[in-house]
Amino acid sequence: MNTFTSISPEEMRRRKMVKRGLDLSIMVCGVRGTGKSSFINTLCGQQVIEPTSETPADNNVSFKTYKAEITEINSTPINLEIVTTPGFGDKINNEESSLEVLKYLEAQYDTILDEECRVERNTKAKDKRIHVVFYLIRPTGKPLRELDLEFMKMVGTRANVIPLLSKADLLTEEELQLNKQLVMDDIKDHNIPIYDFTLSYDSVADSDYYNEGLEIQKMLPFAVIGGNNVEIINGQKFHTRDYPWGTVRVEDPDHCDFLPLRNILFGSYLQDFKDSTHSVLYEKYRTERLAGTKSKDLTFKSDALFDSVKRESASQHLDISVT
Ligand SMILES: Nc1nc2c(ncn2[C@@H]2O[C@H](COP(=O)(O)OP(=O)(O)OP(=O)(O)O)[C@@H](O)[C@H]2O)c(=O)[nH]1
Ligand SMILES: [Mg+2]
Repeated sequence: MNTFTSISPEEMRRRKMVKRGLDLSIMVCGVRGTGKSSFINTLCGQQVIEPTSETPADNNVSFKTYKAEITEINSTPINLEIVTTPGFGDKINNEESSLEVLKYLEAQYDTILDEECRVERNTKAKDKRIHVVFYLIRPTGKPLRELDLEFMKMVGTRANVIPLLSKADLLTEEELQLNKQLVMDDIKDHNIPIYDFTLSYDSVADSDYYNEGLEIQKMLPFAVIGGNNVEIINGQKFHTRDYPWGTVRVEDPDHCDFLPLRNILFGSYLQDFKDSTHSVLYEKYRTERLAGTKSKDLTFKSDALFDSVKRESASQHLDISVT
């Protein structure tokens, strides 16, 4: 008996997928000390980034890429690429920070577009488009800061932006819910285009999909905790943070939204993030470039957007103090 007759077509497909794996690229952004490295290490279940290894000498935004293979029993491995943005928000005047990130995202689109326009394409060209941008917000209990608004408004036009409220263990349950509400009110009031989980990029999506999306929308911004320890509790492995009063379990849905977020990212929505990047965000960019309304070196469109964000933020008189 050979392999082509002894195993089912489904098993053959599964084995091939396991061998090849799935590719996913994420960016994790936020000002210094928001818990980005801890979040990434917890998400990947391994130390991908050493703490405090990323501080740039000159406070300019730079881009660093890390790779991690996410493997779970009986599932297709995910080849995860993680881009971080050391230096983001480190200056006294941060107007350029968000623009630098936007430029980086557009540069990845340009590479694909330039390749598409060639007569002879390089079929091995690497696609480095970012599928999800996680933006970490400090748990201040206050509305968003100008930089947060500016970043999400600008970057949301070119990437699937998902806001995260980091260090959720520093807030009580009531404070957390209030902080989530303040963030979402700001996002709605400023028409910030974060990822919409109720939209579908798939022709088989039905009302169940929409209802699931609505449930996820209610969790936004996802409250996350970065663990600094791993413990086995009642036979189950958890990332934890220990305090004199007890232990915070990152993967416990009663403690934060980390587990649903991880399942959404690596499970139910992985393909949707990729489809949305290719069919909606890249397609829009491509149309703008080819129609001549957007030049390769970021001209009026981004600048006009940038100005409009500044105007809106100024008129809101936001409290920009940091705790
Ligand atoms: N209480 C609490 N502390 C956290 C959490 N995540 C990270 N920290 C702590 O916050 C500090 C900064 O965490 P990092 O993960 O290095 O933050 P970062 O955003 O990568 O920092 P930079 O790379 O310097 O910008 C460290 O002392 C972490 O232990 C969290 O969820 N809760
Ligand atoms: Mg870091």
